[in-house]
Order: sequence, then structure tokens, then C-alpha cells
Amino acid sequence: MKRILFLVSLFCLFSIERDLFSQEGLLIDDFEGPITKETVDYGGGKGSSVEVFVEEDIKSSGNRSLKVIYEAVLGGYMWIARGYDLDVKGAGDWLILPEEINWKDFKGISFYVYGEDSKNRVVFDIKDSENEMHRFIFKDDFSGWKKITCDFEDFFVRADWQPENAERNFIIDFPIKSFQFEPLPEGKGTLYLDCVELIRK
Ligand SMILES: [Ca+2]
Ligand SMILES: [Ca+2]
Repeated sequence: MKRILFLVSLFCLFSIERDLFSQEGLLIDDFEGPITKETVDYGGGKGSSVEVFVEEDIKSSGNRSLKVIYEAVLGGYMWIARGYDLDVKGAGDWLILPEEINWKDFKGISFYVYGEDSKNRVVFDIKDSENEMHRFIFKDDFSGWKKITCDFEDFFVRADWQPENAERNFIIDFPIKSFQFEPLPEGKGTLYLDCVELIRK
């Protein structure tokens, strides 16, 4: 019996491994688990607000996506983050740990967004190993799913704010520990996010 259990777990491990590595990218977050205040680090300030939900009908991969309903007002800010070393510890729920990734094999990060052609601009920030935030911006100027591709060389250092403990050297230091989305003011709407992958070189 023990032997069968061992073989079954081995098979499961190989299956997960195969799914993670079968595509041209490395899937790091598919939002398949629960979406709550305990699993997503999100919030807003100075008048801006955001709520997150599980979405089971509109999804790009797997069975679920992350639904975001937001209102970004002038002077306000918000964030929707997943990854490690965040205030919400349960947001550290990637499919693979940052330190287990061979970052030198990858040239960027991509994700799927279900847009509504709102023309709103949306930030995608990554936080590097020294807590420095690097920024990429895309525009919701499409309807339905679109793959957004961000090469690491296209990120710029976030100028408006950095964490107090950030070591600011203007370089993306690996491993990246977390990512976060922020619809920029002014705008309101709904976005769905799914399938965050690293892009192979
Ligand atoms: Ca998914
Ligand atoms: Ca850095």
C-alpha cells in the first residue's frame, strides 16, 4: 500500500512538473485557489477603492481568474499584490517559490487581462530581492482576453514611491519576490487577471 501511495505521489509530482514546464513560459500564478483578504494583498487609499473576487466564468487558464472591481480617484492609490514578504502572508501562493526559479533562463513576465476598453492605464509592478519596485504600464484598450508581455528590460524604476527598506540600485535583482497591479487614476471598471508566466529567453 505504501509503495502504491509513493508511486501515485511520484506520478502527481511529475504531472505538476510537466504542466509547469510544458509551455513556452513558466506558470507562476494561475489564481486557482481562494481569493480573499488572506490570499491577496490588496487595498486602496486617499479615496481610491478596490475589491477582488474569484471568477469562474471568465478565465484564461485553469478554472478561475482574479476579478478586480476598482475606482481610482485623482490623488488616490491602490494595489493588488501576490507573492512573498508582503503584509498578507497568505498572498505567498505562487505555484513555485521565487528562490526555486532559475531566473537567468527568463527574459520577462506575462499575464492575461480581460479588458473592457476603458482606456484606463494599469500598472504592473514587480518587487525585486532588495525591495526595489520596477514598473510596467499597459492600457486597457481592448475587449476580452489579451496577453500582456513585459520584458524585464522594459521595466523602469518606480519614481513616485519605494518601500522604506528598498535598496535603490536601478537594477532588477533576482529573485523577484512579488508583483502587483494598480489601475491608475482617474478611472473605474472591472478587470480579470489570469495566468502569470515567466517568459523563457
Ligand atoms: Ca486561472
Ligand atoms: Ca534593485
